[in-house]
Amino acid sequence: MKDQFKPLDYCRFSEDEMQSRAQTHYEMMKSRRTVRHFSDEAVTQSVIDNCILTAGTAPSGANQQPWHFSVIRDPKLKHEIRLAAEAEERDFYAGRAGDTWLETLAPLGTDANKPFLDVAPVLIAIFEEKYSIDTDGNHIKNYYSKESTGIATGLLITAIHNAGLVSLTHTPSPMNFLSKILNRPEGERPFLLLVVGYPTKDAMVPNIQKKQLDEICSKFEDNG
Ligand code: IYR
Repeated sequence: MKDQFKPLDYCRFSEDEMQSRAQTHYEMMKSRRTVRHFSDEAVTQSVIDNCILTAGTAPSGANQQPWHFSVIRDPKLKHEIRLAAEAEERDFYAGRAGDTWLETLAPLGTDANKPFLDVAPVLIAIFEEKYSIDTDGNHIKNYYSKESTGIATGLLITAIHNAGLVSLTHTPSPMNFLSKILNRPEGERPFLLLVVGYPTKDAMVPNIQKKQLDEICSKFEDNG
C-alpha cells in the first residue's frame, strides 16, 4: 500500500529537560481533585472542544477510536439526566450497593442527591462503541473498546484539569438511561458521565491521599 507509513514527528529532549518536564507534569496533575461543588458559571465551548480533541488522540485497538462524547449544556436535558441518575442512585444507596460498598464509599461523603447535574454548565457523556453497523446492517466489532475508551477518558480528564476546569467522574449505575436520553446507537454503551465546570469558591474535597510510588510500582532493574 502506497503511503502506508510516514516519518515519525518526534522531538527529543535533553536529559535535564526531560527530568523537568516529567516533574512539572506530575506536579500539575497532583493538584487534580474530583470535585462535587460546581459553580453555574459558563464554560467556553472551544475549550471543551480542544479537551475532546485531546481525548481523541488516545491510542485505540486497531485505531478504531471506539468512543463518542455527547456534550450537554441544555438545562432541560441536564435535568432529565439528573432525575434519571438520582432514581438509580436512590436504589443504590437504599440497598443495591450493599453494606460493604457503602462502607468503602463513606470517606467520599456521597449520597443519592446529585444537584451538580443541574448546576454544572457542561456534562460530557462518554460512550464506548462496542461495535458499529455498516450500510448492510453487519456488526463491525471494535477491539479493546473498553480499554481504549478508558484511555481516552483519562486524557480528557487530564486536558480538562490542564485547562483550569474541574471535573467529576460520575457513574450512576446502571447508566442505560443516557443512551436513551441522548439517542445513541445500539452498539454504544454508556461508559462514564463527566461533570465539568468551575468549582464554587467554598468547594470542599475529601481529605484522602494517593498511594506512594512503592505501593503502585515494582521495579525489575538491569543489574548487568
Ligand atoms: N454512583 C454513586 C456511588 C459511587 C460509587 C463509587 I465506586 C464512587 O467512587 C463514588 C460514588 C454516586 O455517584 O454517588
